[in-house]
Amino acid sequence: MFGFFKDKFNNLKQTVSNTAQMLVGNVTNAVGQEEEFSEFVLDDMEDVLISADLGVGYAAELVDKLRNQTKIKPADVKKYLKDEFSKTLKDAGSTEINIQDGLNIYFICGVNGVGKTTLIGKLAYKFRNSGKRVLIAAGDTFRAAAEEQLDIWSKRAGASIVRRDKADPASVVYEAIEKAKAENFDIVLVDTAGRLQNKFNLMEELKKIKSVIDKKAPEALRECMLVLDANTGQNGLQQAKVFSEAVNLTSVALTKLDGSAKGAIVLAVAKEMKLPVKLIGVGEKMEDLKEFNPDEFIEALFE
Ligand SMILES: Nc1nc2c(ncn2[C@@H]2O[C@H](COP(=O)(O)OP(=O)(O)O)[C@@H](O)[C@H]2O)c(=O)[nH]1
Ligand SMILES: [Mg+2]
Repeated sequence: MFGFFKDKFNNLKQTVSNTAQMLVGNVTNAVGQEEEFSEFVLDDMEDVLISADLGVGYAAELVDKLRNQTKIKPADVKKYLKDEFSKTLKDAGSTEINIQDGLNIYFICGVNGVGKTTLIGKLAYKFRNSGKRVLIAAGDTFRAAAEEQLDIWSKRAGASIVRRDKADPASVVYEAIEKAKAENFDIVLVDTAGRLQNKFNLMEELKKIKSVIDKKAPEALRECMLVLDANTGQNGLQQAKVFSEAVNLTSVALTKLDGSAKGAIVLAVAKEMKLPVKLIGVGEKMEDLKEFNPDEFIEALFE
């Protein structure tokens, strides 16, 4: 039992090792040997935090708290950051993957290529393994290849699928919810497009799908999850703002954390958007999806 968890933890440590170097390693190198937090040292620290993709506002806030105080010394910087990051993740809300008895709908959105369809395949597999009946709604009718890709994932995972080539995505989702209710599915996973002719059209389409879900299944547990690619760094924060305004997000999944040096976006999103990261993608295979545990993440970052 212990060995199993230890192994899991070591994997996470490996996954976030580049981020740990960018964020914790570089800050410690920049300030750890100093006597006091002089303006010069604080400037250095701020630069390092910004280049680790923590965001300008958050970096400035962390540095400001160290100004005009004498309690925390540069040698304590690691503990200081660890406490601050823990607090930020806790304040962003529960990271639990909630499932209720009855219907659960996961509405998955995000820009093109971030890993939405892959995430849906992995999630279907995860829920199937815990004995749930899973229905996938192929809401990306914009790209024919996206539906094919979903078909393959759904077969692999043992999930059912509703797809209608070139149909209006909202109508596909409508049909999926009817089917889920009639046939007692536990979970509906809604895939969506990430690129339409323009941003306005995409957001209008997502709003329409969201409104179908809200009207058709108000009793369902409804999760509205934004998928972000860890490698996009600060750009991810901008995406979170745009999607949040359109569809009122409830959580984030961070993909491609494997090898990324920009995993600090987890902290930036938690801080700026108050959105919990619930899932992390750590590879391309069906099993490469983990529930995000803030304590484990922090431990892995700081060792
Ligand atoms: N390394 C890695 N690659 C991933 C991960 N998630 C998705 N991908 C890859 O990212 C690419 C785009 O994924 P896709 O699901 O089609 O993105 P979508 O356009 O948002 O639906 C594919 O090549 C996936 O294999 C991950 O967690 N790690
Ligand atoms: Mg897709």
